[in-house]
This record gives sequence, structure tokens and C-alpha cells, in this order.
Amino acid sequence: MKNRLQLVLILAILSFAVSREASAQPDGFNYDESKVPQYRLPDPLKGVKTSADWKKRRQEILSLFQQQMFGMAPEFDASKLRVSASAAEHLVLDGKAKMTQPVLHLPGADVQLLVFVPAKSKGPVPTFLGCNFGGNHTVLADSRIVLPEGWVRGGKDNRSDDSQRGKSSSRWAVEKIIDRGYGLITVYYGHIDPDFDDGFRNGVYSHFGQPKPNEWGSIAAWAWGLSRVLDYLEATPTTGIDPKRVAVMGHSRLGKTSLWAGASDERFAMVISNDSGCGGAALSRRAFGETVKRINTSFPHWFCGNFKRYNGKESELPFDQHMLISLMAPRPVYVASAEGDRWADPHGEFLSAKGADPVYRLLGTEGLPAKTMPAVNEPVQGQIGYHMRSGKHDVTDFDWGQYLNFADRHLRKK
Ligand code: GTR
Repeated sequence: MKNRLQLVLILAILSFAVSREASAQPDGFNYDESKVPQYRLPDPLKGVKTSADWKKRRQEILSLFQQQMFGMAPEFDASKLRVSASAAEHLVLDGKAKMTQPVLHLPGADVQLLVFVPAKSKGPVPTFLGCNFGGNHTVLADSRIVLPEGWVRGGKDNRSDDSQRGKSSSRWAVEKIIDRGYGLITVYYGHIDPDFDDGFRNGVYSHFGQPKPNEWGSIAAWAWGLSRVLDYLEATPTTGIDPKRVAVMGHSRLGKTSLWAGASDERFAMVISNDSGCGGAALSRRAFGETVKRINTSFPHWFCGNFKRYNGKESELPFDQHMLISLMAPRPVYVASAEGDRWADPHGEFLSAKGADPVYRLLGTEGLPAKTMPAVNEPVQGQIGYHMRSGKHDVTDFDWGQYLNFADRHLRKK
């Protein structure tokens, strides 16, 4: 009897797990490699023979992405940035890290940073920077982390509370990052623009107003916020962080964001896309898993108005996502996928990284040293890095382990 009960329980847990996975892979979309439409990718190196030619071509590609996909963001005069210094500096992780929480007062949005720096570091450290989904208090269970005001994802009545502290800590390997001598800065993306379709009334839009069809959607707004963090680091020599060695990192929609931040702001020294999928690293023309039409319908506020022209018309895009990756060149860029994350099209993410390789090679770097997609859990790291980890849509210690190795390779002073 007891055994039967155990079996029933195990089956129930398993079927719950399977249905959770399945819900991340909605029906009615293609998950069959043999049904991927025939397509031809635009050539990032069209008309390019030299690195001087690439400079021009890069500008052309960047402006296509600005006008047709992410939207133009407003200019910002960094000398006007207002900052409230952190009220306190705390020691965390048994004294291994210093934690501060300065606030950037951006037009329409007060953005609180959560900053960790190794306590014993001698000079300014290289640092990871990324938005978080649930509020800074979800990154580490520490009662001194300020609860975000305003709308939060998933909270009761969309408000933050103490019960949420540390709930995303498995996605932020804070201790590992500190132990390896790096800093970490994270910001709650909802402070820049709350992630729901409200007709662009809140967050930074409350100041800048309704975007035109070629002006910024929310992803570009989050990326713009990350650039303002760089402005702050550049203007503040006392942070203990080296603004010239910042790796911008993000997961999923925030991976789309880190890619756009890296493309639109060349001050980012390294770019990491974790499971960014459609509108991020995955090739749109494959229409595998999530499609352009679906993303524009479920999340009408993420991209600019013009991007909706390509609903169901991926082949008419003047670019594909390999060209977004190529905008990072020659800076190190890492694309990571998860095997169970078919909605994000791991193979399409690999092909995109691979599609940027000729640009990296033209610029004299080794690009992505893999001819075909590497086996599961076998990372490949050149100037472009790629891995497909086992497991689902998530950020894990395995992912962070690779990002740290990649950063050791590229951001350490030789
Ligand atoms: C999904 C969306 C994806 C991805 C993901 C996330 O619902 O379809 O494009 O961004 O959300 O951000 O978690």
C-alpha cells in the first residue's frame, strides 16, 4: 500500500513537472527541425572587404535594428545624471563582499542598484551587470536589501514583500562571482519600465511620452537603463568597479535586453545572452518555437511599432539575429541555450552565433571555434562562446561557471 502511494505521488510530481515544461512550449508552433522553412540569411559582410568597410556596414546594420526592431532610444547627457549615494555600505557573505544600493534618478524612473564588490579587491574589478525580474531583494536573502516600490512581477497584488527575499538566488551566483574576484551589479527592470502593456504610460515613458513606430520599446528602455549604469560607473571613480570591464548579462527577455545593450552601447566590454530566444539570439527566419508574430502579440510593448510589420513575414526582415550578434564584434560575446528550452530554439541560437563568426574573423579574432553545434554541456569558447546546457529555461551555476571562465579569458588584465 505504502509503495503504491509512493508511486502515485511520484507519477503526480512527474506529470506536474512535464506539464510545467510543456506550458513553456505552447502548442501550434513548430518544434520539428525538418519543418523549418527554407531561408537565406542576409550577409552581414555584404560589400565588406576590410575592417574600415565593416565600420560603415556596422552603422548600417545598427540603424536597421534601431528603426525596425528595438526602436531608437533618446539621447542622454551623462553629465546630467543625478545619483543618491547608498545610505549604507554592508558587509555580506561572511565579510567577503561589500554591498551598496545607490539610486539613479533617471527621467521618469528612480532605479535602485544592488552592487556587490569583493571586500578585499585592490584595484577596480571587472563586473557583471544585468537586470533582474523580481526586484533586487529576490537576488539574495538579506533583509538589508531595499524592497522595490511599485509593480513587481508575481508578487501578491504585484507588490514586493519579505517573503520574496532570495527567491531568485539560484539565478545569481553572487558568492561564486565574488570568490572569483568580480563585482556584480543588478537592477530591477520594472524600475526602468514595468513589464506590462499599459500603452507606454509608466516608467521612463512617463517622462519621454509615447514612442513613435521607430522609437524604443521596453527592451530598448531596459537596455538604455543599463547604459545609464555605465554612465554612473564612469562618473564615479570610487565604486571599486572598472567601467571598461563590464560584462552585460541577462536571461530570457533580459537576455534580449543584454544583447541590445551590447549592440547599442559599445562601452560594454563583454555581452552574455542566457536563453534569450526569439528577438534575442535565435534566428527569426527559422520560426522554430516562438515566432515574430507570437512575440509581438503576447508582448506588444517589447519592440518598436515597426517590428509588427514582420509578423508572419520573417523572410522580409532586412536582417536576422546573427547580425545582432555581429554588432558586438570584436568584443567577446557568449550565447547560451538550454536543451529543454525549445521555445527559444537552441539550434537557432547556435546558428546565430555561428553566423556572426565571419565578422569576428574579418576583425582578426578567432570567432566561434565550432563547425557544428557542440554536444550538451560541452561549452566552446573563442571570442564568441556558446553552450547548450542540459535542463530547462533558467540560469544555473553551470551557466555562471562558463561566464566566469569566459570572463577570466577576456576581462582579466594580462
Ligand atoms: C516568454 C517569452 C520569451 C521569453 C520568456 C522570458 O514568455 O515568450 O520570449 O522572453 O518569456 O522572458 O521569460
